[in-house]
Amino acid sequence: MNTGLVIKHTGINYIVQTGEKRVNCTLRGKLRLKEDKATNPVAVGDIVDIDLGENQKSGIIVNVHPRRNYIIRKPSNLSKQTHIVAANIDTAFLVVTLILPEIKFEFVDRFLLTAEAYHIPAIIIVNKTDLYKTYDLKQALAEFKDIYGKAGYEMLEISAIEKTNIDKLKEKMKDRVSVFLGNSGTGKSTLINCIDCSQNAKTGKISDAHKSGMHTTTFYEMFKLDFGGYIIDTPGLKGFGLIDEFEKNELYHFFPEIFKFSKNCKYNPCSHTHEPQCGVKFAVENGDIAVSRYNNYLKIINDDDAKYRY
Ligand SMILES: Nc1nc2c(ncn2[C@@H]2O[C@H](COP(=O)(O)OP(=O)(O)OP(=O)(O)O)[C@@H](O)[C@H]2O)c(=O)[nH]1
Ligand SMILES: [Mg+2]
Ligand SMILES: [Zn+2]
Repeated sequence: MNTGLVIKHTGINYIVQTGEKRVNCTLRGKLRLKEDKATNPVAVGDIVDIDLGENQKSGIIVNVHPRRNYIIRKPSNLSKQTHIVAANIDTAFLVVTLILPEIKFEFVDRFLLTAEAYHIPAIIIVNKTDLYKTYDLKQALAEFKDIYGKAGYEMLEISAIEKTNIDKLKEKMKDRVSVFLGNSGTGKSTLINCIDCSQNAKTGKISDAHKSGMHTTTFYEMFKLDFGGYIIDTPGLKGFGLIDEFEKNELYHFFPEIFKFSKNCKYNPCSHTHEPQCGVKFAVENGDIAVSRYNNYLKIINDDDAKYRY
């Protein structure tokens, strides 16, 4: 038996690094059944035990070590299954762009909620700042920073093409395990190549017709960084469905600024929807909580269907 780190996941197969060796592995049947709710019982970042085949070149994953943490979502609307995006990570970087592709605030808020719920520090990368030259886009950037600044999130304004603020990003990644997540085409793979030239992550184009990414990265892959640490590249996500385990009346705990102002609510419990003298509603009226964040909170708690929509 050997123990190793899962560094790549391509549909059915996993690549496990054990010592200097990279072993192509499949899952033991029992393991596949054990966590029947997850489409992938094993994710990149997992520590696993493997049985090496006779040729020592391929193996079978027989056991997954307990995870320190993980990011989990539902792949689609009414999906019963869950999908573990990455395991054992220090920082989740959400990569967004204001245009090409256009930002989806609901996606952002669903992702941030999940990161909060699983105690994974999240940092937002606003990429492609080289494109934000017009008055409208400059305004949109200021607005974005206002919304997520009030929510308490750290943000990095980056241009992978012009190499702006790459050093700041590297500082945050040094000696840590990080993951880049976001919609297709936001520049996750381009950024990986930019922070460490020895990498060769495949990058794609933005479609002319849909102004969105072309889903270039099709697998989960961990790269070792030459300045220390690891980065996991992921395929562009279309949606971020929330898993069923969340309790409705606790969801506000995972919006840091809503949680903060809930201390001023007269009633306890308060759902921050209709109750009088609600500290959260006051804060929205005063502009201390962004309307878009509050509206997404309402959407998530009021409409069960919306849990699975994006
Ligand atoms: N203008 C501009 N274009 C960028 C920047 N970063 C990436 N791009 C372009 O955006 C397109 C998509 O980049 P990728 O790195 O493939 O995007 P991705 O997020 O990995 O996409 P998926 O793998 O599909 O999820 C490419 O044409 C990149 O050249 C940037 O900072 N500025
Ligand atoms: Mg990519
Ligand atoms: Zn309230």
